[in-house]
Amino acid sequence: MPANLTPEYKAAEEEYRRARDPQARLVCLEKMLSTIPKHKGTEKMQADLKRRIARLKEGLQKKGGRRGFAVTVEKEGAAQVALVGPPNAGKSTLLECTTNARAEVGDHPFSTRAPVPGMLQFENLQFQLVDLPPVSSEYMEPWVTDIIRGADSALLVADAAAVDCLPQLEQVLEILQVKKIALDTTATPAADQGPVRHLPTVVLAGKMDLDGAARGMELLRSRFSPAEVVPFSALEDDYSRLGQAIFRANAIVRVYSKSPGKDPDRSRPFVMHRGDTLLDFARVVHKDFAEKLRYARVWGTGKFAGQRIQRDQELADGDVIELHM
Ligand SMILES: Nc1nc2c(ncn2[C@@H]2O[C@H](COP(=O)(O)OP(=O)(O)O)[C@@H](O)[C@H]2O)c(=O)[nH]1
Ligand SMILES: [Mg+2]
Repeated sequence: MPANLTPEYKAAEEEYRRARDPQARLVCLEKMLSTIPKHKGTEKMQADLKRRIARLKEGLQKKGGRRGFAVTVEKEGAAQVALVGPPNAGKSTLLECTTNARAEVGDHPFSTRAPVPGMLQFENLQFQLVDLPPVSSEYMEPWVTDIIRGADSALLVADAAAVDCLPQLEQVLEILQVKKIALDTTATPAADQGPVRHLPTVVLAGKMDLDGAARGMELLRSRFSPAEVVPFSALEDDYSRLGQAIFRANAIVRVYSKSPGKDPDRSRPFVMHRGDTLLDFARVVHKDFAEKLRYARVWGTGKFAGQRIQRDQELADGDVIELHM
């Protein structure tokens, strides 16, 4: 039996597909349920809608309550990078230029903005950039700082052409400090201890195509020296420098696994981190390898081809490893 869906239902469904935060999605699902024609042909769809509504409500209650509803972004790729910055710095534009994601459109019927993830390609890796509402002294939803805290690193986006470029950033840093988040250009992914989250951070000087941006860039350089400040403009289309900076801040080490007599698949690196050892790698490949590892051979720069290595040997970017058990 055909479902004979009404235009109201289709509109609600379309809105659901575009809605990004759970509360907005819930409203859409309820609208879909109320407008779906009630007959035998739609019974399964009705049941499915009810199930989705129940699940969503449960999630909102569990994590919601006092703190407002929970918003999370499932991590994908080699690192999750939160886009952090004052209003109007160019965060959403950066996401649109460098990834295939589309930042939130203005005619969204719900005022609560949602995080928008997009994947930035760098060599054989992808980084997940997450666009966020601005960090400002006005009310911020708790989930904004939750997402920043939970990310692997931050991209601090400055409007280099703004006359108050530096004060804007200082304010962002202060607001986050109150929330016990330190954007730290020297932090390493593993080094986090204590109550303050030290987030590895890349500083980006945006809108470099505009007048006055060169001065902003100089101010940023002296403020964050010796850390690198990455120049960026939406008019450019080479993002390798940005990718390189994110790669470095996340202390990523790419390791390739190979079987005896075969070449490694260089398009699929294992993403490890500086300080990780052979044993860490074996664990990631398979828990059997970690338990029963007899020996391993490595091919890489500064090593003899096929040289045997110890379990506590630190990995280096580009290492090709043959595990034997
Ligand atoms: N000239 C120029 N304008 C930019 C650039 N990036 C963003 N903008 C403009 O700056 C304004 C704010 O950008 P938006 O991405 O919405 O900032 P957000 O609030 O940080 O997300 C918009 O009018 C953009 O068109 C850039 O690289 N060059
Ligand atoms: Mg924006």
